[in-house]
Amino acid sequence: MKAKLRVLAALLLCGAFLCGCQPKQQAAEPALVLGFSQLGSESSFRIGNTKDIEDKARQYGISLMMDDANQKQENQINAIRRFIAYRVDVIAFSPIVEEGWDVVLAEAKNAGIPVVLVDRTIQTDDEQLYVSQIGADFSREGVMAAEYLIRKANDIGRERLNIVEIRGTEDSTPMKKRHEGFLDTIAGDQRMNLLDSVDGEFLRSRGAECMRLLLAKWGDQIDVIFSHNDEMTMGALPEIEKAGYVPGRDMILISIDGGQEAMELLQGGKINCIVECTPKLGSILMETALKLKAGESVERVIHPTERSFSDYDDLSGLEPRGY
Ligand code: GYE
Repeated sequence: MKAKLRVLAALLLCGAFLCGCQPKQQAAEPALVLGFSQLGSESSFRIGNTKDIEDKARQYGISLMMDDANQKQENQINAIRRFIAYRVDVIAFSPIVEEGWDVVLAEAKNAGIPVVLVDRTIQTDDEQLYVSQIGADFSREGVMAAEYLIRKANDIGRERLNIVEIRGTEDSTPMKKRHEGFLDTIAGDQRMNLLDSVDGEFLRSRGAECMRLLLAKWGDQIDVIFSHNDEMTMGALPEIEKAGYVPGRDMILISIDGGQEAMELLQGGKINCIVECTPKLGSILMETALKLKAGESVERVIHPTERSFSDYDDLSGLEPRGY
């Protein structure tokens, strides 16, 4: 009997030891090391994207080296070089612009480190320089913005609508594709007239500046403002009001991203339409990194599903956006 009890006690002790040890071992030994170069913190999209990647890395037991490039391509290139020197398992980054990555990505390739593009993409002749791109279908976002405008034009029965566009960072994927998708969709519609298109760099301060200039130049000829992100839209809004117009009524405002602050302005009627661009790409990134570490194949392009919100929708029961 005594012997049986001793065996039982030993088994229990052993079990307790193993249970106690396992989580500690997991915490000390990350599934992999991921180097991520974020391009900056210019918008609620970007801040939400950084937070989501940090949260998801923690949840997936992935050790994350996060670098903020402060809107400079040069800083992103330096960060990628540091990740290579550190011999991380996977490199991911959100390229601020599309051109100029071939040299540093060839270095990553030579070091045998797979590269994943997050949010934006790059232009290159060598398709082997990255394994996967996880980000929105930006052309589709431009198309959705234009589709809303066509529906609105039909409803209000206008023969002509003068549009001004405030564009995101020059040479960035979302700027190029949103512009293209929007223009292609309104191209066949005789009512749509693009008055002006200016570079607002995805920044709130530049959105305000651009709007001031546009109002000084075009005044009440402006019927529609198509802004490539919420931040610039929110910079433009007070300028429209200061000039004596009621946003959402005297001028139609169309924005992209769908962060909390902008969604509340949509609910309040100051913005007419917001095309969603989700920053929540963290889970897909972590799953892709784990597959790469395990030597499995990954999808070349992954687009999250997105929708648009507008004054045609019932906006009363909207869930908090989380960015
Ligand atoms: O729309 C904007 C930002 O690349 C999709 O970058 C992203 C864009 C986003 O800062 O707010």
